[in-house]
Amino acid sequence: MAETQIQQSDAGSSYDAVIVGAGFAGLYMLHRLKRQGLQARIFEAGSGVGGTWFWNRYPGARCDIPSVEYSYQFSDELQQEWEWSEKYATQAEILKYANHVAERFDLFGDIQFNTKVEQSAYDDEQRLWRVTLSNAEQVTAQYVIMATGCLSVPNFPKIKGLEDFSGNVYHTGLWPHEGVDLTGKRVGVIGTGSSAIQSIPIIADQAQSVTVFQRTPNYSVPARNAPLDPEFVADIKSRYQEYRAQNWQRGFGADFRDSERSALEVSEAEREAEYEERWAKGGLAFLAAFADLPFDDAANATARDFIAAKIADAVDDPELAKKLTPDTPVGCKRLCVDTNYYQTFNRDDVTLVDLREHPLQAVTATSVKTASAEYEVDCLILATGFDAMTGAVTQVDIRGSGGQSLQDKWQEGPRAYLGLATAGFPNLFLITGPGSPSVLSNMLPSIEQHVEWVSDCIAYLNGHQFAAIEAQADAEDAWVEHVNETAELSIYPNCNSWYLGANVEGKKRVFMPYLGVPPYVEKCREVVANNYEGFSLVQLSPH
Ligand code: NA7
Repeated sequence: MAETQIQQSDAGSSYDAVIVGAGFAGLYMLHRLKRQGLQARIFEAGSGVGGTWFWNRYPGARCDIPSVEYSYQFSDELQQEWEWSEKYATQAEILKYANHVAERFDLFGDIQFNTKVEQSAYDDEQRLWRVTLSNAEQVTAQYVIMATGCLSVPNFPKIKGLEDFSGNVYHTGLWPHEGVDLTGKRVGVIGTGSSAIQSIPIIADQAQSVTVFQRTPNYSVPARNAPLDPEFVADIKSRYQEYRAQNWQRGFGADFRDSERSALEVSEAEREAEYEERWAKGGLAFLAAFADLPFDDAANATARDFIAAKIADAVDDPELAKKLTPDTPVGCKRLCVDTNYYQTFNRDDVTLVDLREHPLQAVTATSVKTASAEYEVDCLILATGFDAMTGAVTQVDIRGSGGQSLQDKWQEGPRAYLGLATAGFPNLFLITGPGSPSVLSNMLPSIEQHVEWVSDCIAYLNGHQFAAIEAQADAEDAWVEHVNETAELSIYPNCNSWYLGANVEGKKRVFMPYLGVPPYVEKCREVVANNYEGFSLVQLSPH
């Protein structure tokens, strides 16, 4: 089985392209480049394909975008033939899909598993990348494509004494593949983001007790997950291309049934009816109930009040309900999608510890200590998220023209032109990099859009005798400024989210994704139509 193979590359191999990561971005990138007749190879740290879905195997892990949308659209045969079983696919089913795609398009032979890319240095003279792997081999490539994912490097907070804990410590983003039996265990969960919200109700069913350490409460809407209705699937499949095309016109690139109305222009009764309808249907579409929810505090406050009332309904103890209710705008931190999250706190064996009231002081061999109490636990689950958007790129020692380090360049926040490339680093591409809609969109279509842009660009360069492409610094500056200006118009800068890198100690606070799928896609098209406007193209030297 390809998942467990350890392959060796020939020492000193040279490729047209090295792709870092075998998640959905890397797989499609490899497929495109192979189809163009190029020699491309993926290096992947894990022992199988799937990227974030390979690692995030915590109980209850599933996608928060409906499965009929969180899937590739580049192959109509694939999207017609593949059968998703539930409205929101489980991690296991998504991983099965990734493996199916890799097999179907004959990709496994060009993926080297269990191999990390440690360094990538640009040789200005030869115009190629020298890539050093974790097995100390070096390979070269004309292009390097960072298909490293936005949520792939786990965030391990510095908690005093954590290393002294005598029980097992698990991170949701690195969950043991064989699973974890929590039966009879007193489990401590640190964090209340999406991973915690998905897993806590399931852990509570198994464990002897669960103590949840909450620093910041989160909004969550019910998933209303269910097996997929065959009639619904048949309908989507009968018009799949049209359905996908419609979604490209929507702000988040997903079928959130975007409204054009303001929350403040309708009567209170109409507003409540709209929220109720979306709450009953479930999912992230709640966020698109009114067009101004992401932009206007007063509009957003109506959604806040609505969810606060729902939390109060779900949780028996009013004091506890209050602790579980956020005071930030809805959607400012990524909205979560759950099954019975708030209700789980009605159980006698589930305890919420509010770390804002009682700060976490230390972990001991057997407990978690706050300023006012000590909680004995047998194991600890860190549901503490990721070094999002940039972590996987900057953990590779990338050296561009003249030896410039990308880590240094991004010290004050990531700078990338369209989230696709960064000045000073020729022939280096980022898939769904900072400055592209990425995590503020349906990731799979956004991945496909980037992969197609990059592979078309490579075909253009090769077809026109260009040796290299590089983002221009002024175009990059203008784009970064535009990303920030757009964010400033929204509610997103108003809380401590991972969109801003605020969850990682010492990380510069900069809003990283770009808000607005349709204008972004249009801009990418325009850049190409204007002969790669904002990029410098370098001709091959004559022989
Ligand atoms: P998130 O959403 O980043 O959640 C991480 C949680 O961990 C969040 O509640 C954090 O609180 C908490 N955290 C982080 N560090 C600490 C420390 N030091 N002490 C206490 N609590 C801490 O990650 P997820 O894995 O849940 O979800 C990530 C995305 O994956 C999600 O949005 C989906 O798109 C899929 P904080 O809010 O920072 O105060």
